[in-house]
Amino acid sequence: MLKLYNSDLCPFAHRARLVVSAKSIEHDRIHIDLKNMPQWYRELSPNQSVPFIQHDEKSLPESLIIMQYLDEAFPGLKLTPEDAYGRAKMRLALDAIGSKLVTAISPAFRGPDFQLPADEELWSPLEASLDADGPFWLGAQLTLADLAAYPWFERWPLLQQRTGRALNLPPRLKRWLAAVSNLPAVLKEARSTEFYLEAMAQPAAR
Ligand SMILES: N[C@@H](CCC(=O)N[C@@H](CS)C(=O)NCC(=O)O)C(=O)O
Repeated sequence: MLKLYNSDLCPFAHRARLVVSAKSIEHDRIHIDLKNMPQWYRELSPNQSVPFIQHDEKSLPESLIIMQYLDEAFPGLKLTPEDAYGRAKMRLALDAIGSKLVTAISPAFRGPDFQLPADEELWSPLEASLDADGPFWLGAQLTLADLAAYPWFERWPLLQQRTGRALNLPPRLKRWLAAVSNLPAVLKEARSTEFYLEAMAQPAAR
């Protein structure tokens, strides 16, 4: 049985939760308290971070690696394009999501003093990476790129509270977010803004 070590607060772990839900993968989900990480988990997980999976005798850290492994190793909905060009486009999209979205906004979750890039600077490279017809990142097929990007959008209200910046998306991103937000797996794994605000307000135990 697959074991997924998770914190609902963590956007990287959210990526793995979205894949297990989209593919209906039976698994044990183990909650890790990030504010008081247990010693046994520090010893188990090589990066001392979530997400982390164990599957039979195998184990893997790193959300993007986990997403790709789960999609390849388990049956059900395929979240990776069948053709080589589609897969190459998905890797490009994952790269843009990491370098243009996650890198740009993650520091704002950690501290109150961080300035978000201006809307144009933040969204233009992502808008350009989205398929013109949509509704998903690469077009008609839902792929790992969609599930890799979504967790940061669900947490935007936290940033809005800290920075005063509303989510002001250009058209393709707006259409993309509407489509992804309504997927059954996304709805199933969604946590409320109150959940994020309360969890972030609690002080760390260490
Ligand atoms: N590159 C990693 C990042 C994972 C990560 O940063 N996880 C955070 C929580 S969101 C974590 O576990 N940090 C360890 C800690 O808080 O001690 C991935 O993609 O999985």
